[in-house]
Amino acid sequence: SVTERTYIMVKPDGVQRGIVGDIISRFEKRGFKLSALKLVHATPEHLEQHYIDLKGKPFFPGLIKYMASGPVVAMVWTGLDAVKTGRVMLGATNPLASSPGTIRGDYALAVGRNICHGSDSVENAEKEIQLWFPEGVVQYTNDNEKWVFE
Ligand code: DAT
Ligand code: MG
Repeated sequence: SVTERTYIMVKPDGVQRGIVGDIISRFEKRGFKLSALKLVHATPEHLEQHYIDLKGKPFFPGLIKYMASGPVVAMVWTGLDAVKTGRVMLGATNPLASSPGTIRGDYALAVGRNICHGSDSVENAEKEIQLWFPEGVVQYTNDNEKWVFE
């Protein structure tokens, strides 16, 4: 079976604007398997850990403040090429450069309010899954798999 996983997170603006359902729906319809899901109001310390690679960037304090401003929806999705495909579904970091049809290209305009996160490598995905789901994810068989994969 296909085991690649990615960490996808609806940011506080996506939750407030009611885009959670659409983002979940896109990943479901594409054929990915939902492996974990929760609503979390993260602490600044937790978010600093999540964005550790960006510490020192001029926008870092504003990014942490925005991400801590309300709950986020933390998810793990499993499937073929989940990390790269998840990034394609999100669109570019700057929504102005995101194609229509992508999540950011359909719902966002500002880089500092780009509504969702997706892991950028398999290695970072596994780190992020460990950070957000230290309790582990749910293991189960999705019987759709035989219709989604060859
Ligand atoms: P991505 O979220 O596409 O992986 P990233 O990891 O480089 O992008 O940056 C994380 C988040 O930080 C990004 O989603 C929005 C914010 N950000 C990035 N570059 C920014 C900038 N130049 N100004 C303001 N916010 C920025
Ligand atoms: Mg990133």
